[in-house]
Amino acid sequence: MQKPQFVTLEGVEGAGKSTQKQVVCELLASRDIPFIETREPGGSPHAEQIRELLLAPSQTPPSDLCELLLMFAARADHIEQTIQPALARGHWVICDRFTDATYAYQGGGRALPAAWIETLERLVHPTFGPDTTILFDVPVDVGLARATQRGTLDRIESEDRAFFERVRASYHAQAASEPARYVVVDATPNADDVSQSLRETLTARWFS
Ligand code: Z5A
Repeated sequence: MQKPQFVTLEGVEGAGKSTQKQVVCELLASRDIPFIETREPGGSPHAEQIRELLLAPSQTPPSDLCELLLMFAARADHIEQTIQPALARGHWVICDRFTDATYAYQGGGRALPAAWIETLERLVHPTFGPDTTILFDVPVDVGLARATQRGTLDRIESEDRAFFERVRASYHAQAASEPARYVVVDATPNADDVSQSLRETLTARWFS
């Protein structure tokens, strides 16, 4: 029996993570593999409260450093309260975003020093991290058009195109530096085609 996996989903705004998460869950359910779905920021009661602080539209947004520290404060609680207990029970964990998002958004988008993020990562989860990270890659214009069509944007979603280009570039760099962990999916085609390709890729990776 394979040890329970910690799986994270990443991508720029509107890449289709939430849509395609169902494919991952259906794949596990079809094999009777127990799993939980969770998300960041959030995923535990205290972390969900921090999420509200982080994403609420505001006339006076938090400083970039405050935003970074809140992401890791939420993550510390999420790991301890939700992720590690689920893995210990033998459940896979399917998580919408994790620390790679901090490197992409606070490191890439906000241009905070990577050394600050590395320091916090070493403090909060020094020896623990995702087994598989699925990057849904889509051109920024396509992702933003989808997100805008879907409805109101939160505080971080309202950043400009250049911000999201830096986020995407950071994801590309992270995927290139850890090819064994990353599965990169072209999320530009229609949702059914993306699902089909994701299903095939994950079946080959986990079950063959
Ligand atoms: N954040 C951060 O800054 N630092 C961190 O450390 C962490 C997070 C952990 C979380 O917001 C925000 O926090 C996020 C990063 C930041 N902000 N941004 N930007 P969230 O959880 O509310 O939002 P999100 O993570 O960006 O997810 P999302 O907005 O839900 O996007 P998505 O999951 O990638 O897309 P979707 O909801 O599946 O699809 C969007 C729309 O496109 C929807 O109407 C779909 O029906 C449609 N769609 C999906 N796929 C397709 C295809 N293939 N073709 C056409 N249309 C499609």
